[in-house]
Amino acid sequence: MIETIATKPFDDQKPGTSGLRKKVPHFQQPHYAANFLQAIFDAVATGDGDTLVIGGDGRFYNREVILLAIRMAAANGYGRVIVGRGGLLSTPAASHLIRKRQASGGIILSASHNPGGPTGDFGIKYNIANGGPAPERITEAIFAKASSLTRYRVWTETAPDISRIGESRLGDMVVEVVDPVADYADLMESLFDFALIREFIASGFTLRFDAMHAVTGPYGREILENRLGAPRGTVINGVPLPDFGGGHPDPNAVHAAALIEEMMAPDGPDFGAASDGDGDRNLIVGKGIVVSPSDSLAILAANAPLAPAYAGGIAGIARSMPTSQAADRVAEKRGIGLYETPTGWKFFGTLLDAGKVTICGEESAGTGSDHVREKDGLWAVLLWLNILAARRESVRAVVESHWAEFGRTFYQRHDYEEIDSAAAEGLMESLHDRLASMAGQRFGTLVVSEADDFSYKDPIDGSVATGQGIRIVFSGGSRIVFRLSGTGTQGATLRVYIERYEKDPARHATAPEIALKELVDTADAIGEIRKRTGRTRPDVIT
Ligand code: VG1
Ligand code: CO
Repeated sequence: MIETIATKPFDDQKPGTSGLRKKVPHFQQPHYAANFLQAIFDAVATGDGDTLVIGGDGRFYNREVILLAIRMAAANGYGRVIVGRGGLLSTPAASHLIRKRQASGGIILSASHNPGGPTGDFGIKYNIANGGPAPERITEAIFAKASSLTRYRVWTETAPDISRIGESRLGDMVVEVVDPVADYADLMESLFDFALIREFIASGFTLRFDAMHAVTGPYGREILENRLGAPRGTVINGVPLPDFGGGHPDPNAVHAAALIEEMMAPDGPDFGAASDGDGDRNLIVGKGIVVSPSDSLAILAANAPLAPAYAGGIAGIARSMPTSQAADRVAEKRGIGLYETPTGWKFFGTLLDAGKVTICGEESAGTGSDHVREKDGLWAVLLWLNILAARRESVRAVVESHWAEFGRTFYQRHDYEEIDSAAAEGLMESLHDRLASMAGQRFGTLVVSEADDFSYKDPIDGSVATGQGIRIVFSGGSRIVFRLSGTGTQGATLRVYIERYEKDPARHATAPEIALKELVDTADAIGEIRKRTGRTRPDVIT
C-alpha cells in the first residue's frame, strides 16, 4: 500500500559537483533522505513501470537508504528495481547496469572519496538513462522540488532481503538483487586482452591493488585474482567496510601513502594501483614512480589502440578545465578533437553520447571511456595493464618515453581544506574583480597573457555553465587555476591547480616542486592565499 507522509521542504539539498553530500547525522534528520529521494522521483519518474538501478559504496547508512529508496520506488510507479547484492555497486558498475538493462536511471549512494562512518559523509546521486550523472538542468529541477516538497510516498511494507541474489516483489514492483561484480567484470573482459595480461602476470609481473576497504575489493578480487590469475593477496584492504576501516578512501599521496611507500622500495611490486570509495577514481604507481593523473590520461589516450576495444583508434579526448594540457598534445599529434569541460563527469556525457570523444579524464584521478558514462577506476588499471603487457615495458619506461615524445607537463594541485567559507569566497571574489586588469602584469619572470572566469557552452546541447574557475595563463602557456570544491561537507576547500610545459628532455627529471616553484609562489601572490586563509601550506598536494 502506498503511504503519503508529510514532510517539510529542505533548502540545502542542492547537488554539488557529484550529487548531494552531507554528514551522516545531517542525512539522519527526520525525512531528510526521503525528501531528497522524492524530489528525484518528482523530477524524473514517469510512473510507467520504468526500471531503476540502486546501489552504493557500502558506507555507513548505505543499507538504510537503499531499503528506503526501494520502498519509495515502489510507491512512485517503478516496475523494477535492480539492486546490487548487499546494496553494493561501484559507480561505474551502476552506470553499466543502467545501460545494459535499459533502466530509466539509477540512484548511487556514495560520498566517493570522502570518509565514512557514523560521523563521516554520505551522499545521494541520480544518474540518467545513458548511465551518466544527471546534467545540471535535472539537478536544478531536483533542487527546486526538494525546496518545496511537503509530502513523500513510500510503500508501507518493508523491502525484501537484499543479501541474496534473486527476484521478489514489493507491491507491483519487482525487486531484482544481482551480483554486483559479474556484469561489470564481463564488460572489462570484452574491452581488454585478458589472455595477454594473464600471460604477462604469469611471466612474473607483480602487482598490488589497494581497495582501501571500499567498494572495489570484490571487483578487484574477481578481475585481478580470479580472471587474470594474480596471486591471492594482490588485492589488499579488499573487504568493504562501513567506515572504510577508519581510513579515508581517497587514492592520493596522503591517504594511499602505504601503497606508495611499498612501490618506492627496490624490491616492491612492478605495478601498484588504488581506487576510491565508489570505485571511479584510480591511482597508478610504478616501481619508484607515481603517475600524475593528468599524465595518465594522456598516456592512456596515446596508447589506447593497444587494447582491443580501442584498436581502431579513438574519436577524441575530453578533459576537465583544470586537468593539465598533456592530453591536448596527444590529441593534436593524432589529429583528433580535444574538448575542455568544467569539473565533474556530468559534462562529458553529451560528448560521449555524440561520439565526439572516446576517452575522458580529470586531474582528480578520474579516467574513463565510452564503455560507461562514469569515470572508472578499474578500467584505468586494466588499460594500463593491457598497455604494459603489450609493450613489455615498466611504468617508468612508458611514462618517460611519453615525455620524450610529447614533452612533460609538470603539474600539481594544492588543496586547502575546511577553510572559512567567507574567506574562500572573498579570495575568489577578489580574483574575479582583478581579472580585467591582470593581462600584462608581471610576477618575477612570468607575464600574464590572459585571465578569465571559465564558462562552458556544451557543443552538443548548447547548455551553458558559468563560474567554473579562475584561469590565469602566462606567456609560454603555464597556468594557474583557482576554484572552490563542490564535494566537501565542511567549510570550503580551495583548489589551486598549477602547470608548466617543458619540452626539453634534459629537464624532464626535475622534481615537480622545483619545476613549479615560481608558479606556486605566484599563485600565493595573486591569490593572497596566506593572507586570506591564514594557511601557510596546503593540506594535500596531488
Ligand atoms: C572533485 C574533483 C572532480 C570530481 C569530483 C567527483 O570535485 O575535483 O574532478 O569529478 O570530485 O569525484 P570538487 O568539486 O570537490 O573539486 V568523486 O570520485 O568524489 O565522485
Ligand atoms: Co569517486
